[in-house]
Amino acid sequence: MFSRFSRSARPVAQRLAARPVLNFTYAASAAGFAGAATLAYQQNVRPTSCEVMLAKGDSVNITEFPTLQRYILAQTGDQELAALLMGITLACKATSRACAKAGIANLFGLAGEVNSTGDDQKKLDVLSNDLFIDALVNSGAAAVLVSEENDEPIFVEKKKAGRFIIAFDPLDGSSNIDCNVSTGTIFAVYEKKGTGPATMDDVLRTGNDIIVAGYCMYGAATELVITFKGKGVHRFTLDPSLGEFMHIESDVKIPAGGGKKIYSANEGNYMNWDKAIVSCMEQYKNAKPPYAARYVGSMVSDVHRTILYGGIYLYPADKKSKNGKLRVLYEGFPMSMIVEQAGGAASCGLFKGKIQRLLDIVPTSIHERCPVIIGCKRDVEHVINEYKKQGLA
Ligand code: AHM
Ligand code: MG
Repeated sequence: MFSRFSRSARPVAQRLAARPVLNFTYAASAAGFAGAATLAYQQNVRPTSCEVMLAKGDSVNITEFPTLQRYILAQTGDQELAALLMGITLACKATSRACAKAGIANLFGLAGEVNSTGDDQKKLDVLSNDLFIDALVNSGAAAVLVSEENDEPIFVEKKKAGRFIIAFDPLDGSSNIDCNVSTGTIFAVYEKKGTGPATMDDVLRTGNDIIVAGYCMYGAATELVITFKGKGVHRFTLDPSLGEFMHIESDVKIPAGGGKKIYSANEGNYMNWDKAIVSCMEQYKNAKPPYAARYVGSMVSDVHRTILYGGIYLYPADKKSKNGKLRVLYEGFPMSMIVEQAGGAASCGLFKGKIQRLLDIVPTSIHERCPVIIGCKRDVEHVINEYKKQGLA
């Protein structure tokens, strides 16, 4: 009579009580779970979605999965913001599908254009950008779109315009596209300041004004990580058979104490870095045991690993690129917000004469760049202290 999952039901049930609270609530009646027990998927009980799915496998009602869609609706209580985030989710799924089929569909290679920041556009850069623009404009919730792939911001025509400004990199990690290594989408959402038409004043604001930030990683699995301001970081994995992002972890935190000792940077730029960064690199290598080096070359993957395992990711300024490589609005800001909410830190290091917290920057143009030093507090603070020791700050 009991399900094939009932063997594992007791330890699962015991584990539930120890879990932190999930921020959205709905009750799931789990008939096949621990022999017709009711699983209270609410306030003080947080099963993983996997456990709920197992429980629901034998239950009558299979509509109570903890999907991203439900999480968004529960978090926002705002239909327009929910519509916007559904648009982003849809474009992430379509991009995931395009990445998975790229070889078959002849989507590898260059599109033959150069983007706003001078990079050669790949076919998948262009396709994913089109997917995001279409989904966002037609969500009816967007006022302005800022994309890495467009020179100018897109002001949505009045009849389709909504309240939100979205800055996004539709497919970050372009150099990894053609060799089937993880890429990702990064996005940040702001709300218009006033009720009239959006202006550039709504777009060029500090990272502290972001209301939602996230990234979607197209890797071995497609995973979307999202944070609503002040509401912690949540992980969702795309279940391809359902076409839904399923919740897998609440309130994600960088491991206590900073976690694994890993540094992640393109060391090919070593000779051009400033003394403080070079000194940190030397210290990572001379530590006992030494730090491990890990660098995918896709910011989403490198930051995702940093959040889950610990350590530090750096794309510092160098002699040739005084502002670094990464873009403030759709790379630096959203990733910094996520890392800070996961208990980490995000800095530019020494930038324009002073040590700056990344989210405090006030951008003056949409494709502006900044150095990015991001990860656990242990390692980011160490870099900042190194600047002070070197007398550079
Ligand atoms: P992109 O937006 O053109 O893909 O560039 C951003 C990417 C990041 O994902 C990654 O961390 C970095 O550039 C890698 O740069 P490099 O190849 O110089 O190491
Ligand atoms: Mg990018």
